[in-house]
Amino acid sequence: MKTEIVARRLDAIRAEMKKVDLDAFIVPRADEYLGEYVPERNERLQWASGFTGSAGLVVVLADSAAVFVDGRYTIQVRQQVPESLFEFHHLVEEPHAQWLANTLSAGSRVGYDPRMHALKWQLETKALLAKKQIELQEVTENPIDRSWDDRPAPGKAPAMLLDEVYTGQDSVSKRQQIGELIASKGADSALISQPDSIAWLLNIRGNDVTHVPILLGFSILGSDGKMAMFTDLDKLPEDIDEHVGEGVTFHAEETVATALEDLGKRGAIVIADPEATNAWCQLLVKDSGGTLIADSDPVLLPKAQKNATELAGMKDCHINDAAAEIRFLAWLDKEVTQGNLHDEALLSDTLGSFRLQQEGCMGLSFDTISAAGSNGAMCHYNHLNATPAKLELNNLYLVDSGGQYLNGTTDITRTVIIGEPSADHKRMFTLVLKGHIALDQARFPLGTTGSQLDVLARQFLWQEGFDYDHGTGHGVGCFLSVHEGPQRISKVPNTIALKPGMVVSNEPGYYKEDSYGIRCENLLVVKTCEELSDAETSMLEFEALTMVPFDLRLVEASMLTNSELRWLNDYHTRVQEKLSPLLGEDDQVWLQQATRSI
Ligand SMILES: [Mn+2]
Repeated sequence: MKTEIVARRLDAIRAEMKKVDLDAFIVPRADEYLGEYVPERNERLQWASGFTGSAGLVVVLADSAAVFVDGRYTIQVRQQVPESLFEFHHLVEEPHAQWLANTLSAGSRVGYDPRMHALKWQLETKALLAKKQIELQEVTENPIDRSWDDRPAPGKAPAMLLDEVYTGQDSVSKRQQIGELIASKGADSALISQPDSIAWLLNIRGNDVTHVPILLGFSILGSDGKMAMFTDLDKLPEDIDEHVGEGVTFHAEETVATALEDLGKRGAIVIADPEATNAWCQLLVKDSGGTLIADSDPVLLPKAQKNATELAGMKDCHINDAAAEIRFLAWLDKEVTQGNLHDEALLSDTLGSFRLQQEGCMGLSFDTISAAGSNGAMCHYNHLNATPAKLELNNLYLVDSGGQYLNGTTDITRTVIIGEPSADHKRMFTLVLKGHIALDQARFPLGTTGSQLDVLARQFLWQEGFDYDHGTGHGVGCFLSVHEGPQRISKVPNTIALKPGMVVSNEPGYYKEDSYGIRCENLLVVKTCEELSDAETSMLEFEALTMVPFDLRLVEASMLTNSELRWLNDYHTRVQEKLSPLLGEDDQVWLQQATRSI
């Protein structure tokens, strides 16, 4: 963005700050729903700075400003945000609250919009600043909203009612189930503010942000299963009441404040997630007399454990999705053979178009990572941030992509060789693949968490002195968010045990700076291990949902054990059997050799 435009916007924010006597104002990437994606209308951070990344924060002071981003965006932020107007800081290593405490003098007033921050952030930041006699002051009107003249209007895309054919459980019984959980914690109700939790509870989907089919809004769920939903009523289809069944009332979103205050006035005991629900909602309840129980969103765990209908849908959509991915990989091989080294954008668009042609595909589940050669070394590379690079002969191409289907959500990464692989390519790819296989084959007792299993995927890399700087697996929703909690497979300690029906990704990788990136990602579902008839305790295992071959040209067979070779050959046999009938003749021939036994 032009420096003059950003300068003018900062001036406008400062003028608003002056009116309410603020020395600083904090602008996070978030909006009031605190989700991963925000609609264009709520891209306040971008408006104030020009920065388009998915995480970051700006602090505006009276005569300077600072932008905080993490390691993914250190290059991008310098390309997008004017250096003459902003200082650059690291989001994690130089936390903004500490920076404010060090920068401002005692008696300063720091403004924040309580809608845009979690309660946990509010409590921690307030305490930290108070140590330096700095006051964290909430604003009632966001200075950006007051200054943003051409702010996009709210979206009006209608919500969609998702049939029980896809959800497997009606809204009444879901609300009853969560209501009982709320009662068991001694609460009267819970604030359900995460739009994917709301979508799951009501069996609805929306079109308010890219990549996640959610309807934005807030809700209050009672221990009796009754739910009040606050959203844009214009988006609701006529037959919504019939669809959700008894016990749901719909209200205009503006009335949520009154409803939260009423809860407080009644002295209600309310479960609210300090990290997931904004400070504004929670403080309205508390300050009007209610009691907050800090606990995670009660929908998370039941939503994570997919029921039989959802699992059948997830399996089916992964077969459809694999057909698109295989068609793409076959096309890519042919193009490279013909000497066509396409650029990352054309490759991403081609894969996207194949995917969108699949039955039931409603869109992509995230921005495709299409990374040629050294770009693959950046885990969150986006070819749209700069000129898309062309495929590099005798180097790797990494493509991480996924789709939203009526019956499920997919996420797959494949790494393929363009031309001839080096010994180093094969060695590192095989170490990553061995980790992928080890995690896929794991058996573990009930109660095991993802962080206990994480090492299985890293062990072979560690053994030879390598690692990767990201988690091994995240939960995945069913026609919902591709990144879903509460379980994950990561070095970061996590207390959530893996349970049957949970879907997680298995995505170890290896990244060689300025050279290439490797990632092998399948989605897995957790299930009871039936094979062990003499098991002394209840054992769980994984089943792969993703059905796409790994590039055998990158496999150094001599590094695989017999059991790993058998896994790879068995997996490829399954891929061949399931996918061949869905492909055209040429793609069948390609798949035949791509899944050959080694
Ligand atoms: Mn993933």
